[in-house]
Amino acid sequence: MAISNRSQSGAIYEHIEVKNPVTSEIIGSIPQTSADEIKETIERARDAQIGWGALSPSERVGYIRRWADLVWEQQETLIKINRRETGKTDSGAFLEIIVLDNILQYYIHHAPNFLKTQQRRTIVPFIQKAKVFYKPHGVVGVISPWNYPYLLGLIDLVPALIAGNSALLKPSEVTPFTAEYAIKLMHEAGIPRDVVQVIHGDGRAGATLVEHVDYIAFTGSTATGRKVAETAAKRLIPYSLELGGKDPCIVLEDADLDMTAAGLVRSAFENAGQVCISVERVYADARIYDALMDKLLYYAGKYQMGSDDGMDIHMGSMTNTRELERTEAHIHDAISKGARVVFGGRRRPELGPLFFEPTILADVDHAMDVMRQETFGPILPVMKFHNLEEAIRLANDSEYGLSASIFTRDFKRAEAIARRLDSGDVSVNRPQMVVATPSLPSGGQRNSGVGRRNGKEGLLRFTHTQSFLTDNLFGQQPELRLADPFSLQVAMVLRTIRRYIKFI
Ligand code: TXE
Repeated sequence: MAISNRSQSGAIYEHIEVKNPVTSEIIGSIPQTSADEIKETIERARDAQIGWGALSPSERVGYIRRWADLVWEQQETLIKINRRETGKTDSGAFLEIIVLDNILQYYIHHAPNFLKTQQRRTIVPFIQKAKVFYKPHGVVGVISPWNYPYLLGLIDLVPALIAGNSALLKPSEVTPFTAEYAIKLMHEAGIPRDVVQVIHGDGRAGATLVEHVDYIAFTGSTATGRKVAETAAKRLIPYSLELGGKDPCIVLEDADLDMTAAGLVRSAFENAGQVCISVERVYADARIYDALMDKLLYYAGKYQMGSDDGMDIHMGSMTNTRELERTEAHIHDAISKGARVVFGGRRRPELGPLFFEPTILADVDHAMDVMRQETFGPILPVMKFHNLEEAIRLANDSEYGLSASIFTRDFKRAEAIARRLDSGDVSVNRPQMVVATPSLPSGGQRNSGVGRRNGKEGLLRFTHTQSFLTDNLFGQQPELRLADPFSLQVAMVLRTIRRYIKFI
């Protein structure tokens, strides 16, 4: 909730209260940073970038390595802060740390090589030489959501820093303290204060950031992502958007049904379903549909929900009332159109105001919101298909295109299906694994976003290329014509050779 206060000097300032979703207790407040303060912060970042960008990539990854070790040492504190503002489980908060740590280690080892100056071929061999430099954009703004406040706050910020940019993070106003602590550790690791900074506030602060930075990396809803893209387009700055999803999973008749059911329960209900890459709809071959439903009920029955400490609790609270209400609305809409709740489906107020049971729906179809709109809650709707063409058509029947998965023992068949799915990634027998695999670019198409994070692609988006060419003028005379007889002759000879030999 935003509150206005008057300071001793009489100036009015706003701050935003932050709640623990499990207890509804107010755990602190953050300032709504003003537009002027944001501009000043960006100016400081711009000055600081000059020294940071002048370091070699190896020197910059040295700082990231120190920071990664500090985070590892301080993981208990980080987990506590994260759980207090999200309501997630111990294992969920730890997962954020281990997934990002893998990505950090990957960039620590590979980024200096990715950012190395490249030699390229020229059209006049020996006389000309060409290179490509990767240069930072300048100041990168990172806007992050509340569902993974550590992972999604840092996953873009770190490669932006390694590429030589300074960076400003605006975490979600719902979960600001995890990111703030992570940045404090960056400063303790020696990264200069103005090279990486946090600004707080709601969408107004985010919008101001987009108005002034040189690159924006946004993670959040499709509606806000569109606004960010409009501003970026007006300013002609590059950007990447990681938005919502409605990820399909196809279960083929040869799948290992125990592994499939356990995997689906995990990937649909993790973080109470508040994951952009959670499995939001399942298409199961009619021949194994009933058997799969039995297994799903078995594994869902073993799923532990609560707010206790320990790695054996599988699912915690939802974070916001809005997503809880949307989850219920999707269930009501589905029931009114003929679906059946076969597991869960109720709030659990005795555990906390935002706890909602993991829920499995049967007899669903694409007339229902739950199969078309992003739920962002713990629902697993399962639909039968009768032939593979139907399954592929249904999987692609979505405005989103983030991630998809297939359960099967036949990887060749899976690859052929994957090539026909409109999604940024496809994983077989292990949904959600691509984003945790640092070498693989990850991101969506259609309403799921623009650009890719992770991998070489995810690093190089934070650079622009500068091409560099030298000509030693060997054998050349001063000449004003664009095409003198000698150059024409050389061009003809080179063309003949080039038809048979690749040298550009
Ligand atoms: O997103 P918002 P919210 C989806 C999911 C969820 C919905 C809303 O469907 O229910 O988005 O979540 C900042 N200019 N995902 O409310 O509003 C805002 O302060 C610039 C998918 O968190 O988009 C916050 O820091 N910034 C997603 C961030 O944008 C603005 C994860 C996200 O807020 C802004 C989370 C503006 N005009 C939610 N307005 C995923 N892909 O993981 C707000 N912000």
